[in-house]
Amino acid sequence: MINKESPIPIYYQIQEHIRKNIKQQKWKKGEAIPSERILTEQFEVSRMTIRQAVQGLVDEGILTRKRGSGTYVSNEKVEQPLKVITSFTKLMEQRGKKAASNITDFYIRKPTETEAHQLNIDADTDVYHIERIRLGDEIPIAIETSIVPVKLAEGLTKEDIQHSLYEFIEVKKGYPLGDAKQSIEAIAANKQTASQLDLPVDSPILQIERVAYLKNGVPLEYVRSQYAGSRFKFYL
Ligand code: 16G
Repeated sequence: MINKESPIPIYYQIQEHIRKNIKQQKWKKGEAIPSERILTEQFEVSRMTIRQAVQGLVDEGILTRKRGSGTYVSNEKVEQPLKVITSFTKLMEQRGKKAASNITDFYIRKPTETEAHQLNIDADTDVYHIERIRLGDEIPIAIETSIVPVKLAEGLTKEDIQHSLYEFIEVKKGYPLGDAKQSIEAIAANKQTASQLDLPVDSPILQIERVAYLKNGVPLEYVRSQYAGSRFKFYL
């Protein structure tokens, strides 16, 4: 099945097999793929090679990892898992722009059902509701509503979120950030979004729903954002 003499890397040959299995529907959309141990035996290669092959397909969005339960054939191509988690402030700084935030709301409340589910918390756990218009060189780029369990960001102040939420978490709290899962869809700006982003009504908007995790796998933030399509580009 695998040609170890071939100049084609082994992990790549395994990926081709997996792609074929999916194409021929031997492995069906939404279903779990065999465990690493079984694949190791089946392909007669090391676990490292299997991991490399599977990780590559996860990065491409063909497979999806679900915490604690295994790896699945992805349902939707649009749901691209992003590996790197980047703070808005850092992103702007990397591009030589000055990041700023207008805080439109900041208070503590109980989570909605969706938020509790996404953050894996009980309905009576307090969360911070943080709503900000994010600016780069004073131009509005995005509206972001972040929901963060209070227990993970106890003591968070307006000054902190004026600057960087992620810096507060990493530096002041000392919690390393992990990865995130997010979905992106295109919508047209309604009146309120258009006015907050200083755009004409019906302008293209990238709407993002995202859960960011700490390195230890605990969900940190459930965020819904609207990015001005004309001012922002996502790449993977
Ligand atoms: C990014 C994140 C957002 C996070 C923010 C923290 C996306 C789509 N959004 O904008 O979830 O809250 O960074 O930025 O990646 P900060 O550290 O500057 O507050």
